[in-house]
Amino acid sequence: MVVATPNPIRSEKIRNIELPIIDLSAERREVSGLIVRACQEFGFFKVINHGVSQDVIARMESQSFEFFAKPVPEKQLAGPANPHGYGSKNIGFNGDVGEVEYLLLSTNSASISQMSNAISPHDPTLFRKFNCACGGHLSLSSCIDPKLLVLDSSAARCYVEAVRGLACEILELMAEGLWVSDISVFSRLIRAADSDSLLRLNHYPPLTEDSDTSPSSFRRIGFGEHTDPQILTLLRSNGVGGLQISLEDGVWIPVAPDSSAFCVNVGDVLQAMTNGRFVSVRHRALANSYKPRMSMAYFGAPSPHARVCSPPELVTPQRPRLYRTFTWAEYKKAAYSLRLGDGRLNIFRSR
Ligand code: GA4
Repeated sequence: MVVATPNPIRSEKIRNIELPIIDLSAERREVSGLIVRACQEFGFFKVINHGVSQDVIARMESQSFEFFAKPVPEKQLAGPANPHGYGSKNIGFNGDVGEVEYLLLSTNSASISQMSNAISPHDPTLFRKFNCACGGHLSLSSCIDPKLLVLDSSAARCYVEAVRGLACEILELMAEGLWVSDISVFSRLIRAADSDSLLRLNHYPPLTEDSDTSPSSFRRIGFGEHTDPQILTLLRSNGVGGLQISLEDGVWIPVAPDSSAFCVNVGDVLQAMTNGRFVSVRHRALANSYKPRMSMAYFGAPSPHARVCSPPELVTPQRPRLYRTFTWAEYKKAAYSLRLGDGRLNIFRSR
C-alpha cells in the first residue's frame, strides 16, 4: 500500500547541461536542422550572430536600468501591470509572487509610446537620436506619421522591430526544418498588425543591506516555474545568471548567462502548432543575491482571433492531432485564470 507523505517537500536537483548554441550565420539548411533538434530535445536554445545590433540592445538595456532606478511613484506612471504597465512582486491575477519588478508592454505602437513616456518623459533629445539609434532596423512604414517620430525613435521601438524580425526569421527556419510547405505558417501570426505580442522588462534586484540574510534568502525565486503561453520567446539578459529550465520534474538546468546571445524558447502555442513535436518547457528565474539581473523578453503571440492548429504535414496517421483548434483569445483566457505554474495545454487536448 502506498502511504501519502503529509506535505512532501519536493527535492530539487541541479544538472549541468549546456544548451545548444546555434550560429545563425552558418549554412541555412544546417541551421534549420539544428533548430528543429534543439526544439524537440530542449525547447530552448541560444542564438549567436543573430543580426540584432548591439547598439539597439545596449540602448534598450540602459533605458531599462534607468527606468527601474526611478522612485516607485514615477515607475507607477507607466500604469498597473494588468494589462500593461509596471508591476512589482505580484505576477498575474492569482496570487503568484516573485522577487522581481517589471514593465509589461504590448508591442503595438500606442503601448510602446506609453512606455517611452514613462522611461524618458519629454526627452527633447529623442528626436535627434532617431537616426543613430535605429540604424537600418526601422521599417519605413513605422516612420510615416510624423507625430510618431519621437515615439518611434525610442529604444523600445527599435528593439521590438529588431527582435520581431529575428523571431520571424527563426520561425521560418523552423518551418523549413520541419518540411512544412508554407514556410510563413508560424511567422505570419506574429507579423500580423494586431498580433498580441509583448515586451517584458524584468529587473531582479539584489539583496540590500537591510535584507534578511538567512541562508534561505540566498535562493530567491525571482519568477516561479511556468511555461510561456505564446509562440516563441526571445530573451536577452545582462551577464547575470538566474534562468533555469526543467526537462524533468524537480531537475533544474541552469542556463549560463551570455549577454551577446538571445535565448530562444518554444511557447505553448508552438507546441500545439507543431502537434507536440516541439516542447514548451518549464523554466524559472532565480534572483542573484549580489548583482541585479535585467532580462528583456519578447513574447511573439498571435492576434486574438487567430486560429491555432497544426499544418497538415505535421498530422499523420502515426501522429494524430494532439490538440483541438483554438483561438489565441481562448487560450489566453484559460492562461490567466490559472496559477503561474499550472499546465494549460492539457485543457486543449483532442479527445
Ligand atoms: C508567463 C510569460 C509572460 O511573462 C506573461 C506572464 C503572465 C503575467 O505575468 O501576467 C502570466 C504568465 C505569463 C502565465 C500564466 C498567467 C499569465 C501570469 C500568470 C499567472 C506576460 C504571459 O503571457 O504569461
